[in-house]
Amino acid sequence: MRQTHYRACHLCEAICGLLIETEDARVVSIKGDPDDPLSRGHICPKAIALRDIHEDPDRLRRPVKKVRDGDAVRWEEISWQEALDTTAERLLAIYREHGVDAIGIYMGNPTVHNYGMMTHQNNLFRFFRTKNRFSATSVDQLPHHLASLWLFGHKSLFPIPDIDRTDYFLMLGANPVASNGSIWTVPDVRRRIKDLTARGGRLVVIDPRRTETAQLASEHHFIRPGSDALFLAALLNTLFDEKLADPRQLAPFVDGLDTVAAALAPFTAEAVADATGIAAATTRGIARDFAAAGAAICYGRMGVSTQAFGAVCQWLIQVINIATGNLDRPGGSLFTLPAMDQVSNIGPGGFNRHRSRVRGLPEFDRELPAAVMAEEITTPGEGRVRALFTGAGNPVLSTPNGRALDEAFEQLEFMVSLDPYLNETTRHADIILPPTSPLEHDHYDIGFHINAIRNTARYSEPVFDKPEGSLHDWEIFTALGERVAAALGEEPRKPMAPHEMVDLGLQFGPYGRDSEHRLDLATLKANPSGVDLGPLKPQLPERLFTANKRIDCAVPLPLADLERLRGELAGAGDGGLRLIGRRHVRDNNSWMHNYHRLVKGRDRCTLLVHPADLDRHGLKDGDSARLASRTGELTVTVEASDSVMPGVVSLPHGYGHDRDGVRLGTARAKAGVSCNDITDDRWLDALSGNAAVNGVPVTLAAAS
Ligand SMILES: Nc1nc2c(c(=O)[nH]1)N[C@H]1C(S)=C(S)[C@@H](COP(=O)(O)OP(=O)(O)OC[C@H]3O[C@@H](n4cnc5c(=O)[nH]c(N)nc54)[C@H](O)[C@@H]3O)O[C@H]1N2
Ligand SMILES: Nc1nc2c(c(=O)[nH]1)N[C@H]1C(S)=C(S)[C@@H](COP(=O)(O)OP(=O)(O)OC[C@H]3O[C@@H](n4cnc5c(=O)[nH]c(N)nc54)[C@H](O)[C@@H]3O)O[C@H]1N2
Ligand code: SF4
Ligand SMILES: [Mo]
Repeated sequence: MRQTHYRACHLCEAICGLLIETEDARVVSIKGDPDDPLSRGHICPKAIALRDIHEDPDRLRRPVKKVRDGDAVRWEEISWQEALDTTAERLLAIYREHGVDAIGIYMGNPTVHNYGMMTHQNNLFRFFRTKNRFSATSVDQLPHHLASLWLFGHKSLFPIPDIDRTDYFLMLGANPVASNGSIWTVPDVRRRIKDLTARGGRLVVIDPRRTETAQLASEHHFIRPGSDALFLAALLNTLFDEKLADPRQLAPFVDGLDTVAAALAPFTAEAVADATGIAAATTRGIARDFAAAGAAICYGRMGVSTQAFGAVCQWLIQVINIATGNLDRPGGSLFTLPAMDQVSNIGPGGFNRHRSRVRGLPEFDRELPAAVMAEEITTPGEGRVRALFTGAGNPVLSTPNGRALDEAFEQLEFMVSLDPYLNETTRHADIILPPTSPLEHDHYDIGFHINAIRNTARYSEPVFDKPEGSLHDWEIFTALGERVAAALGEEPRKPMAPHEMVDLGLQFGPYGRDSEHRLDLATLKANPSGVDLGPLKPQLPERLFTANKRIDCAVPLPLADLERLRGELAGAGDGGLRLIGRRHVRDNNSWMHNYHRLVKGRDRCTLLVHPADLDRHGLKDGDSARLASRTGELTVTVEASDSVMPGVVSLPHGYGHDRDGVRLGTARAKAGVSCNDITDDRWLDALSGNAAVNGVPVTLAAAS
């Protein structure tokens, strides 16, 4: 039977609406849903891969356990009963013998794209309130959370660029044309950028590489990796110095701008020019244009978050928006009001309430930086991690010095992975628990409606029935939690399914039973393309989560970190090479290289090097070369490109699939190398503990 299903694509933050046509148990076609009020029919090439994920013969359908035969390792399918019992027993045994901190947890990026994992992980984790919790947050957006916590009182209250109504967009360290947007749910961003410039608006991109986004921009300026905090400080300094700062409608509830202005005095556009590579006249010109625009946006993403001054960057970006009255202004950056308001539903978060055992790095939101995971496993003593739970994560390929982690995992007494694949990380597990495929469960974007350029809501029913003998991610968490609860003598709780929680969240949310919309799950089921709740609206000061409903820009921690930043004024550094990453629209971090349609064509895991740097190193396009850092070295193929600035080399992350035991046939055939084998677990943003996977000092030489 032919059927058309409405479905949200969960693969990236753009959350595009899809129409999926099936015939019996087969997907026949996947297209964009023109009636989706947010994505308006847009899709990217990855959407088609939803079918490939579903059909992939390498995707695990049954739990497996590792069986060692001398040195040989094989995997045996086991029943859910055995897999869940063993997992709960082993975790509990290690917990009882060594204490709760002996349990480590790492949760990866797809967790936030899978709402059942978000709603139900605590069914298990509430029993293991370990200090050794980690996630992809600390190789990604941790500085954004801190800036929001410090300024707006809640870690997840993010200002969202209102691209469709802006006049001037200053973008640093983001490449939405490839990434489809991040902390900014903006489907069809390419067309929105074109519309912006067509109506006379300007997009100014600051990036060490002339990216796909930079190619659409009105202006692009190269910047030396890791020097954005200096540039942003100089931009804000210029705004104050030239009397261009005016918080306009925000003035009645904004404090501390004078203190910030005074602290920025040393960072003039002239003083930072050598270190950033951006001429003082350019910086001053951008400041003037920004202030003169009717509505302007300053936005920075991965590239300015995962670098040595990530937290200062994200704080400065928001202070620039505040100081010019562009926060909470149509055409500037606004807060959303999502139908299920997870910002209001969850706690505000906190910082530095405990520190890691070995290196003393700060927690954020009860998680420690992923960069300390290996040492917390290998360093003896009380509180050492002996058992590890990974869920929807591949830290061996995605966290700095992944090689060290790869080796550290071998020292664990027990490891379990909630994951559909036997990959670089899960190969170390004793048990792998594979969930249902994405098309076999329902979906609601708890996470990404919070970051969307328009308030909308949408619920997707499963496309296929769940196969017999399979469990959803949330059911696995629940089943494990039940076992632990029973062993600890706790009364069983009545489980609620994720969609029931969403139903309640909608009814008690801002468009729920007390509003004219009266939204609930039934409304969304009756409107499968989604419900439009309108453009973003000014909501300040009411939407603030600060106790006094005011914004204090003079945040002590980043202000104090300006002293460290002064050390960077000295100049352009050592003249050595700096490594940055890059994303391609057909990649998705480390886990979507097993689908032929996405990886066919030329090899994408190449090192981009400026021709002048190739000459300097006696290399030419296509050569094999040795790329080394403090932590290790890789053999890479170099690609000549003047899209990177001299002194900068670029390698994508998420490759390096040819390791023993990895069961990813297609990915292994185009394995590439993992750039995180040479990123550095010691190269961090010292303030936040976030990994600095960008700007890593490296050396290049001909392969011998
Ligand atoms: N196709 C695809 N889409 C994705 C993903 C994917 O892997 N593939 N991943 C998803 C995830 S998890 C995320 S977090 C988002 C990320 O979304 P984005 O942040 O938009 O994506 P990136 O391509 O990482 O962009 C970072 C940019 O920073 C630049 N950069 C590096 N170092 C510096 C620096 O020091 N200063 C400045 N100014 N720029 C710098 C890089 O050249 C790059 O252009 O993308 C999401 N979407
Ligand atoms: N050098 C460098 N390193 C980086 C980055 C960079 O730009 N440069 N980007 C960083 C960023 S932004 C991020 S977010 C991290 C990502 O880091 P991670 O989240 O650790 O890695 P992913 O590659 O997203 O791996 C996702 C895993 O989840 C599994 N999975 C997919 N869907 C599901 C599901 O529905 N349920 C379950 N249980 N499992 C699922 C996949 O099989 C895979 O094992 O990488 C970071 N690392
Ligand atoms: S842009 Fe993102 S959400 Fe949209 S189809 Fe592509 S992967 Fe899916
Ligand atoms: Mo990410």
